[in-house]
Amino acid sequence: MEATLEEIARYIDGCKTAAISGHVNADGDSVGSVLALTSCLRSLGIQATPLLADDATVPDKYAGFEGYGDFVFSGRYEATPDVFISVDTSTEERMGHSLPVMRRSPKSVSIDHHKDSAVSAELTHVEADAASACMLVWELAKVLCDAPSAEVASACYAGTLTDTGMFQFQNCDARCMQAVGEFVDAGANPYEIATDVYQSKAIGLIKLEGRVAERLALTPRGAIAYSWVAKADFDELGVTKSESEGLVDIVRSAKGIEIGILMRDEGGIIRCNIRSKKHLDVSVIAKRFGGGGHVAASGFSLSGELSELLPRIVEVLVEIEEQIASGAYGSEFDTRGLAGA
Ligand SMILES: [Mn+2]
Repeated sequence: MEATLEEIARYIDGCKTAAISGHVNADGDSVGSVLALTSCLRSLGIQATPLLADDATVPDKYAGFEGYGDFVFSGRYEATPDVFISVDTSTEERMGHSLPVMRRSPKSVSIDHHKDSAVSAELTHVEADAASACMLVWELAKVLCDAPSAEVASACYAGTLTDTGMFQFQNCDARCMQAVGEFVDAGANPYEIATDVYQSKAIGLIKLEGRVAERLALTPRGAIAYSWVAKADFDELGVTKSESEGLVDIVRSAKGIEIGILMRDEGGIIRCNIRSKKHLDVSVIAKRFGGGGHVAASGFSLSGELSELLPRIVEVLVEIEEQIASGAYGSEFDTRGLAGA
């Protein structure tokens, strides 16, 4: 049932324990929303546990945020909290190992900003026009506490910074910038957070950025830019999957393109990040391959070998580019038998 944040605050009231989870392959908004809400609930005396939806490592660029060291992989979390809260997660598949925790919890809430969000929590609050889930968590924190702490504000800042691509994407609007002003007023430090999140890269990651740039190619009319990362690149440069999340931004930065796509071989699973640079809704491409996401930032996964899939994906991209050129973008296209993993 769709609920207001005030209704959610009343629903949580009286709970002694809570578990909060974001989505698999946690990004900055997922990590930030979980940690901000954990910190806020703890300040109210609720015993809150931040959950990780998959058995991964949270990138250490978020290590400065309160609660970072408390993350528990939900597959190893055996308790039943009074309330389970899902944040920044649009499908139950994306909930990973946190789904059974929600199923066994007597109360459940989902707070999200994805279009068509479909997590079947008892109470849901979805605002697709919010730039980040962290902005909604901040609004909830303001209902729950009179003045959310600098720790809550810092985590919300980080999630909003990353989900807007450093305030560069289509979702960055006046509401977002006003929220960011509130985070800074409440004690978030833009310089320190930017240094941790964007200016503390491992050398291997910088070298991998170079490879992505080197391999960048365009479809014939120049509307779609694409590049790829091989499994061997990850192994050789010691870069983890989660560290490589932002690499698609290099592809997106190509001048004049409509769509940027990065294919990452994670060992038999090819993860494809798609970004729209102008107005095209790239979630239609992601959905055709069994994925999903936002209008401007989506993704899908395929199983197989990159060497075999890359030319087939490029064929599809060329067809999509023809649709863009003819004004038929969004209509059916031939996926060449490629089905989502
Ligand atoms: Mn998000």
